[in-house]
Amino acid sequence: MTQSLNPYASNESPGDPQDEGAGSVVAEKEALQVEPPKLYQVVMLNDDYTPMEFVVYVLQELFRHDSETATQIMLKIHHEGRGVCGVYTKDVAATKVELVLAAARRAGHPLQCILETA
Ligand code: TYC
Repeated sequence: MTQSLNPYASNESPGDPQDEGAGSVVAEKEALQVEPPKLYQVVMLNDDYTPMEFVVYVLQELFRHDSETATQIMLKIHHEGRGVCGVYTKDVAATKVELVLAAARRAGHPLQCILETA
């Protein structure tokens, strides 16, 4: 038999496509059904001290909103007390919260944001 240079090449002879082939590992169908990841929303809270411009800046830089959308979200938070910045998987959402809090702390603003199940 000639050896293939392809490291992924099968050493089994082609046959019935229904035949899994000797030595193949077949996962149970159940185990293959992957659940979609749970989603979490990053919710920003209003306060009386953080400048509006800083909130808009954070919404643009950390949540990738355009300036119009960022301004709308900021105003919603200002008027309603809270607003959703974005919806992400858990790790991404938690990282966004940390980044917002770090940026706010660094700038000396009391801005708060929290993570909620979407
Ligand atoms: N209420 C703030 C002000 O009047 C602005 C603000 C908006 C602060 C949204 C926080 O998440 C916030 N300067």
